[in-house]
Amino acid sequence: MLYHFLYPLNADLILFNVFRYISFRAIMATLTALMISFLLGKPLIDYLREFQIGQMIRDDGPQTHLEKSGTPTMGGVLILFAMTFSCLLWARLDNIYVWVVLGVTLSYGAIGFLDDYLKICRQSPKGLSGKQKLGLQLLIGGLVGFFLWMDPSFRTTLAVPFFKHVQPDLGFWYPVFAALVIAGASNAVNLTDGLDGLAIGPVMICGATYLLFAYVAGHLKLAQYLQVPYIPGSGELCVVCGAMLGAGMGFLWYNAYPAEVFMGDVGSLSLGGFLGAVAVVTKHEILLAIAGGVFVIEAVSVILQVASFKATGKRIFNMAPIHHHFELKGWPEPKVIVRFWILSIVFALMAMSTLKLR
Ligand code: 57M
Repeated sequence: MLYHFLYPLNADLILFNVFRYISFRAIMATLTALMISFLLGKPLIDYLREFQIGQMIRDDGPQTHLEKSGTPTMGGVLILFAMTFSCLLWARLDNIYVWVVLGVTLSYGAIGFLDDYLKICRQSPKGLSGKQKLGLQLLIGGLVGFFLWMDPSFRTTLAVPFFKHVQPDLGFWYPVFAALVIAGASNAVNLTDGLDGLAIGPVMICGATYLLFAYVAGHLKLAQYLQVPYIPGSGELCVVCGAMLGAGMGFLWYNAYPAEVFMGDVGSLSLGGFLGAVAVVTKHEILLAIAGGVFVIEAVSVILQVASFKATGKRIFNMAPIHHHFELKGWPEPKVIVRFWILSIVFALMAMSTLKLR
């Protein structure tokens, strides 16, 4: 919004020219969202405590988690508010991609909100059914894919990391693929969100990676030089990614071990949807499997565990998702968290290396 009000003033005062730059607005969006989530975090936690909006803990999980019972949840509302407010302030509101990504994030947040709300009303760990959640996620993802597909300038080819000449064209099937990417990312982040700060750390690292890719994809010369698909307007997603980073940092301040608040499904589903949407818009969908490698590992551990248990009655891991396996092996929670963050940074670097290794 500020861009639209303040940039035109540059004719009178050259200082206002700075509002033109994506880099400046991305930094300001990060700082604004950080300040909002940092300042509102404490009052929100007090409010959630007062109204007893606390986490039900399943008694079949690691025993160390039982003492987390009653920790305020639905902190994702804070992330979404800070991120949206900051975006509205700093992003160009005439950019369709900003609305697409914000739309996915907020609508996935609404699904998560409903799920959390039902859990709290029912005083049980059961909210929406898995099928209901997945159905809504796929529907929204499919609609977004279809909307993008309708634009004749939008490419339905995929960029395959490391292989610049391999560009499969999905054509008519692109909306289905987009739905799977967005819903898949959302669920993988949700599965990862089981230890203090475990989800938000890798979400921020992955978001920062996509900030870079959005910048490159939206910059004609850079995109040509690095031979990535040029997506006019996608650079504005740097501001959205920046807002997410700031909101995430403010949330992590309170979610860091020992957590004062959990993000809830409202946070995990929306942030995963956000990553999926950014990957789709920047046309780096497959890269998400590398940049979000930690989420892939968590999701695959669940698939393998469930498949093995159904087929043989035996478990591969002490418990899935895999972070519980390490906890049960005796690793203290902060050690698991920080090691997964390190892994996430390695995956981000691998993703960035695809800009050159191709
Ligand atoms: C949600 N949520 C946490 C919190 C957070 C198919 C199956 C593998 C699904 C999986 C599952 O339900 N995953 C999705 C994971 C929960 O956190 C809440 O949920 C929100 C995210 N959706 O924001 O509101 C618990 O996680 C802990 N937590 C923290 N710090 C945080 O910052 O400590 C969360 C955030 C919280 C808290 O304890 O209560 C969750 O785990 O429920 N199910 C599982 O993960 C279960 N695994 C399982 O059943 N494994 C089976 C196989 C066959 C599937 C096995 O290995 O045998 C585990 N989860 C729990 N207990 N709680 C195991 C049992």
